[in-house]
Amino acid sequence: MSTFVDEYPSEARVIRMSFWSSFVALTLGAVFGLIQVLHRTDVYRFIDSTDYYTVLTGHGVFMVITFTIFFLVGVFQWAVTSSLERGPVDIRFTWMWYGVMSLGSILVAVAILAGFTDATDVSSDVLFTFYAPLQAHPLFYIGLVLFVIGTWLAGASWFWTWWTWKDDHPDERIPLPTFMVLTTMIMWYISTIGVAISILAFLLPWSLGLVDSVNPLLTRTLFWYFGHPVVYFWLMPAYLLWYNVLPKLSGGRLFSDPLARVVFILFILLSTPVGIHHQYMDPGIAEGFKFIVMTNTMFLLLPSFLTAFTVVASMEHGARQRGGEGYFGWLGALPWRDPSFTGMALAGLVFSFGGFTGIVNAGMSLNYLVHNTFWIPGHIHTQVGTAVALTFMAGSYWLVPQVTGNQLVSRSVGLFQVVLWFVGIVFMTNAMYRGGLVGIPRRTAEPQYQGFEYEPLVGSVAELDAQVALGGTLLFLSAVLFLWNMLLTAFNSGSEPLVDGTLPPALSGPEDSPRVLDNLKLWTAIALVLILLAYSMPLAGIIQDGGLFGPNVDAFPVFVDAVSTSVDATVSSVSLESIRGIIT
Ligand code: HAS
Ligand code: CU
Repeated sequence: MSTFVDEYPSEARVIRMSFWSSFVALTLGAVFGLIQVLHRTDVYRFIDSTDYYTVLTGHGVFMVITFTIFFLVGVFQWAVTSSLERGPVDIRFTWMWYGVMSLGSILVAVAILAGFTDATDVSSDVLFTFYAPLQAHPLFYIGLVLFVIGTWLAGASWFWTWWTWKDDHPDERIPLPTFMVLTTMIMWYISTIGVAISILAFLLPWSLGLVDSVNPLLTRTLFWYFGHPVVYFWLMPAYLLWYNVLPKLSGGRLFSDPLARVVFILFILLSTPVGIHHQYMDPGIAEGFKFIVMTNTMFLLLPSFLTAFTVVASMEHGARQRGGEGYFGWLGALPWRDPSFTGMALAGLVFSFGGFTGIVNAGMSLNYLVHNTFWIPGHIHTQVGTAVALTFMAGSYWLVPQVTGNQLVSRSVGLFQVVLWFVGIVFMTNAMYRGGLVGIPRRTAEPQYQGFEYEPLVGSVAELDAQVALGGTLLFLSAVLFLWNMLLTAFNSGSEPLVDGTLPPALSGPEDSPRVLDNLKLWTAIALVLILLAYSMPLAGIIQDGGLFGPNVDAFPVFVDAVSTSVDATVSSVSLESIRGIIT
């Protein structure tokens, strides 16, 4: 059986390098995760509380930027190459984007890790959301810019490959995996404009000392313009695997290709004009605009509900092919001993919990209860921390043998690892959600004050802490098992990969889907109009009230105070004075 690495050796090399880069980031992120979970719950303190935000920034950035996006580019390169049956037009260009992304990651890592030593004054304790008034060293912003430029170039390379394919196949539909890559990249191009403006026009000049101040609300809004779509940027490679690989692993075929296309188009249209749902509590944006954004967010649930239907229907089809019967009896016929299958299915299950908590977040009135509480890290860890991360780990058990040509060293350790992740996340996030509901704050090293007990939701904070610490430790152990399995597999040369990489056609194929779905220009144009409607007035208001480079302090003392207090709640009371100092 010929595998991917035999057919496309040079592409397989880039994909391998992307995966290894991603796993290095996962290693760092997992170590930092363990340190902070034990610190916050006061079980064991490896560090001083003054270093807590350095650890938290490292954990966030290495996990949700480096780990996820390096894995994404590997999966996308695999998806484009295998579905178009051709490599990039120029492989040197491919190595260039990989190089630019790597350089950017190294700069960001140096800017963060230098915060642990007093030998230099470089530090970037700004958390993964890096809003003003927190300020990072210029290297941090430069690294991020390079990283994003690397992803833009990667997208350009995939579009370029598709254009050459189209010349050879003028009347054919875009193969589904490539369709998913291209639509995701359109969403990414549109949304990264926000963060590019925020960094290049404001944050970088400010950290270089070229301007004295910035308008925190403007940079926050530009960040969230990008910050909501970025969560789907992490999610779309997981969806790509759920739609294309999970049905096959279940023993069947994708239920509907047209429905899958509709889902990805809905993400282009609706991912960006919802970012303000992260700012319901920000003063300075009129309630009416927030209400519109809430409505858009509720519409945005649709593609995920469609996904739940299509993916579970495909799994059921597979189970019935394997002899499964009954309303629910078919669940038993699924291949639960296969770590790739079980990992992805459990990731999907956890995504349902996370999806429902997302609906709570998105409701303006309920958001006031959960914003900036421990509930939010609960949501984050069910979503990117499991739906995405666990799918990537499960997907690695299927993909890594194909791109290395090596057999997975231990399937049983793989199976144990994915189940362990599931158990760990259930303990950790359940306690985070409950803690958040009684007001325990997020992003603080010292939540050990009293008054959170509230029967029957929370018996005692000690019980919640124990569950969070236990869950976090299990997640760390699970990550170690995964990384160990991958490391041994990388060196397991001379073995046979034993993975069948072919993907069966969908039950309802592209011939059933209207051609207009492949009109990418049309969907991009509609997306831009929706963004203009959602953002032009709030942005105009923010600039009018607060100025491009910061509010006029004399004219708006109350406004400045309100912004600094709201930002302060996100970080810690310790930094209140320094934040005031920067703004005023
Ligand atoms: Fe979110 C905050 C709303 C999805 C990540 N979100 C965050 C933050 C992160 C994040 C990182 O409206 C914190 C940012 C920060 O640091 O401040 N989120 C939503 C909504 C959705 C949603 C409505 N979020 C995600 C995804 C993420 C992610 C995906 C990462 C990958 N989120 C919010 C809001 C906030 C927020 C507010 C701000 C909160 C605040 O106050 O700060 C929706 O997209 C969710 C839709 C999902 C579903 C579930 C469908 C179920 C499926 C499962 C199928 C089952 C299978 C398996 C395949 C409706 C598809 C079956 C298995 C068998 C065995 C049969
Ligand atoms: Cu969001």
